[in-house]
Amino acid sequence: MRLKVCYHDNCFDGLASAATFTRFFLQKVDPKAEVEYEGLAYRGKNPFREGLLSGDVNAILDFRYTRDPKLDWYFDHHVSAFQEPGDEEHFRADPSGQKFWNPEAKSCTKFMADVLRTRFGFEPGPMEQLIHWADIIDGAQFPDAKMAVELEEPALRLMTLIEAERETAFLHRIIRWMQEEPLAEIVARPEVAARIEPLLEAHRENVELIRQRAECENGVVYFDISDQLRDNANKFIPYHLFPDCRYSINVSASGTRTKISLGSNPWSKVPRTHDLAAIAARYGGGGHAVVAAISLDAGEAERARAIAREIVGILRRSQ
Ligand SMILES: [Mn+2]
Repeated sequence: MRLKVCYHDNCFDGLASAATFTRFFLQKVDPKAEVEYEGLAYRGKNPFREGLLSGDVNAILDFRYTRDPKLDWYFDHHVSAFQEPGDEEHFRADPSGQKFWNPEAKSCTKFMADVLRTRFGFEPGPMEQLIHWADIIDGAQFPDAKMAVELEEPALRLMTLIEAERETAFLHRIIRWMQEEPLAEIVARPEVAARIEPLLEAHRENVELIRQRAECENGVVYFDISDQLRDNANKFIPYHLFPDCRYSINVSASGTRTKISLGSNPWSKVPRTHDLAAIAARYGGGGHAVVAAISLDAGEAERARAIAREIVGILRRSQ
């Protein structure tokens, strides 16, 4: 049997979900299944390419819902899971008992592991540590910004690599290692360490760049690094630099897209009062109440700045 696992690409929770689901499938459904992976990204209107669900069994994890009849298993926790009219009704009417969504879950990985454990007898075994860290990372449940920015923990080093790595085959090797090896062993592999080191160097540069460009006013940090072609700066840097801020808005760009990132400071003493997914949705974006994003095409920095300024204005006025 061929199992196709589609997961949220370049995301620790997405890859951890793919690894966890694979272990479940091999353990409880078909130990001989041939597994194929494909990462999905929020780009443009339709992120589902023709022929995507090409397995005998198909799963989508930590990503948007599709009404495609070839979808067999579904797990997600994004508030914005249902994008097309009729998607949510279709999901709710599903008779398979294999499609699950919980927008309150901190991570898709832990949500899925809990469902698979209680309903399908799944035993995570050595993957407990991975599941635990997926929940900490995706739920931004770090004890402080320092831990999230200094990146000493193996899980956080692996997260940094996953968010930046562009070689699909290498990401798929990580998913396979995640099923067998402790995180400390994965990051100690010479081929992994060699890819992490330059990223840590770039990360240290990002901290300096954001330190120079960010301005904090009325509890809202804003910066624009869209001229740098770095769209994956660690999202906790602003909270490390400005511990008293509540929100962080920034514009960044890569060769393929321009991005407006909306974040809230998980360690802020003043509680968050805005739903960032709802604000992002007004501009065609999505995400979670605590962190969201809007993707535009490459070369749209000017429009991105205008949108970001509008959002900064909304947040600053209401402090
Ligand atoms: Mn997730």
